[in-house]
Amino acid sequence: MTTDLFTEQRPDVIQLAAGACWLPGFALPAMDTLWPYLQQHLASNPPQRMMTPMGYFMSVQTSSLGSLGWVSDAQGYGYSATNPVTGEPWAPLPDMILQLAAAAANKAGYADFVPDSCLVNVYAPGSKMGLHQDKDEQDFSQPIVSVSLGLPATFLFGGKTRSDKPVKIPLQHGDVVVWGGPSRRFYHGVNTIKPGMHPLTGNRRINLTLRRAG
Ligand SMILES: O=C(O)CCC(=O)C(=O)O
Repeated sequence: MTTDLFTEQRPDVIQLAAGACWLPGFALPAMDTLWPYLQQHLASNPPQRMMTPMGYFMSVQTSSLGSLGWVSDAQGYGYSATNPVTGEPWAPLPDMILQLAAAAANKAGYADFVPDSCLVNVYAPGSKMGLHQDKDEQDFSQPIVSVSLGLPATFLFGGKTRSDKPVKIPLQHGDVVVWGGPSRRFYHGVNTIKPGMHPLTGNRRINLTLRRAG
């Protein structure tokens, strides 16, 4: 609860790199509709731990919304129109999430962003996401919009190569990060989530990663 009180004192926009910015608290006004929607989505589309092409299970559990969902298995990473567990198409992206993504992208300088994929990452304490690039999409002119809910996280935002030292961004509930243009394929990841309890999400961090994949 305390961390949310302090979001008002943070700047609206913090530039991270050319084409990349952090929008502290940007998603907070949408939370009253966003969180109930996500709870319902996760109840009917339970997140799963995907296997990486190297044969390891990810520590983060994932689900998707949109015409294309991000998937991973022994064959590699990519996008699929159907949920590999149910064989059913993913639920469509609701207007509320499309509007939030477009507004965040616009604030970061990217007009007319229309994502077709929303990866829902669910982090329990102890889970993390290693440094990686998002490079399975067709059109790198479109930015990535990443929305955080629940437990805090240290987001790592690096550079063009894996060895570029990442900046550490202390993300809080309601924060949004947008990157595109010259930083579209920059390495990024999330440090191990610490134990905690958030008034909305409980002992979880939820992240929405919105992309134009197809
Ligand atoms: O959870 C996050 O903040 C980042 C997620 C991410 O990097 C991804 O899904 O590719």
